[in-house]
Amino acid sequence: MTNRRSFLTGAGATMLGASLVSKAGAASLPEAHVHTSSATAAPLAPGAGRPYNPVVTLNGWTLPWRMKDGVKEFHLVAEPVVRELAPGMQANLWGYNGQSPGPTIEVVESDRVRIFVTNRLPEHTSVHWHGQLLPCGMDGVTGLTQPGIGPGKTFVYEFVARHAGTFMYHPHADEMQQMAMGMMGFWVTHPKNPRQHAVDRDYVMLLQSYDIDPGSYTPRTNTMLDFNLWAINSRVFPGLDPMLAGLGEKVRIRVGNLTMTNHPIHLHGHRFEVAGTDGGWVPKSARWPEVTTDVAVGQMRAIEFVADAPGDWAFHCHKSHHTMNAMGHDVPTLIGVDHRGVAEKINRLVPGYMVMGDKGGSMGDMKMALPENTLPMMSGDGPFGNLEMGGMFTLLKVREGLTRGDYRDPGWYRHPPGSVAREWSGELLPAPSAPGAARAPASEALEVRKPGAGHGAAHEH
Ligand SMILES: [Cu+2]
Repeated sequence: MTNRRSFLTGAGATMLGASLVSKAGAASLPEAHVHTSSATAAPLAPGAGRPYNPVVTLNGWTLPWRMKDGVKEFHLVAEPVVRELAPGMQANLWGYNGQSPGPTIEVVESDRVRIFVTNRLPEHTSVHWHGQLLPCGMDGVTGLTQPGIGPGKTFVYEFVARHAGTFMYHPHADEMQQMAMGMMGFWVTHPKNPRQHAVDRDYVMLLQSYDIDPGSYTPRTNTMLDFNLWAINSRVFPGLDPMLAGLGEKVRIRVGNLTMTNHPIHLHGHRFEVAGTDGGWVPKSARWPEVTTDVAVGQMRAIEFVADAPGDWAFHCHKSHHTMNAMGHDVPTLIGVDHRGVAEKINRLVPGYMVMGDKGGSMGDMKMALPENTLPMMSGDGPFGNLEMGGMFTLLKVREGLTRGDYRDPGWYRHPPGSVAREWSGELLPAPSAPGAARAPASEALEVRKPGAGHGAAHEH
């Protein structure tokens, strides 16, 4: 069932539901811009309409619009896309306008916005404008506020962006499948006064989780918790660009979470404040300094800080398995297990067998043959060797003399002489042990004892 009639007579209606665009209407649709590069696009300068300070979508882009009779018109196309997660791995995802996540939409508070959504997926979809205050019929919940947008159909949404802040968009139709396939996008509503909440750099990112078996290309969409790839804007380290900031610049990073779990987002070398949440701006008197902020499922957080420390600073989710790529699952802990002799025996049967993890889990320097289309679990070349990272990890590069608007990677930080941790070969201070601590024998007899078993109890019959 369609609402064509109400669309055509909508000018006089007090509330206009998301409606199917007629054939005649489709002829005058705004261009559906497409972007397939995974490089970070330069901020899109505002064209017609009120001025604002545009954001930078890390490894993404902003959707151009056209102004028609005072209304900002956008055209989103829901479609299958191929996304490079990092060099060496591509994924068959679903997204918008050639990419997952979809392009960032930027508007100004009190703008009237019209968004055409064309569905090129094999099943119906809808778009929910997460966090917006809008007429109920524009909320994009299939079955509740509109019929699903069938394959090949175009719907139109129209509402006023009532309050400035950080928002997301995503399907509210076959949600678990469509979001597990990468369908989501960022939305920023800028304040009417561009000096309000002004910063020098404003980065946006959405978090995704995927479950893609090593050697395959398409996510398992029925996974509920055990994902093996943790992504920022559908990229994983080392595929993510660094964020840049000139020394002393004010920086905002907006993070939206549409995965199935929370992500404690951590920045090194700086203190920040949560300046914005799902509901809008946090009053200055209610902010407190932090270095990690948890972004729960469905939440948006805008953190702000002054980039006052030059360097290459880590920025990442603090769940350590979220800074690894696939393959980290179902591997037993082997620290302390003595493999001497065993590898040799196994090698006679299985040439190339390799003992993993008996001295710790570091695999950064292992050169293993990987299956086709997968990524090393821990990788990334840094100035001092392998970073042993993956997933939700990137860098904030703070540099003196970096001019505003310059987003070119300045290379690795050159530390002032004498300011880098180094090997010590001089005399050592004593290193006291905790009182009563038992010393583990150095790689000698390794008796595995379950924690909790009392010392005496273990020997009872
Ligand atoms: Cu995480």
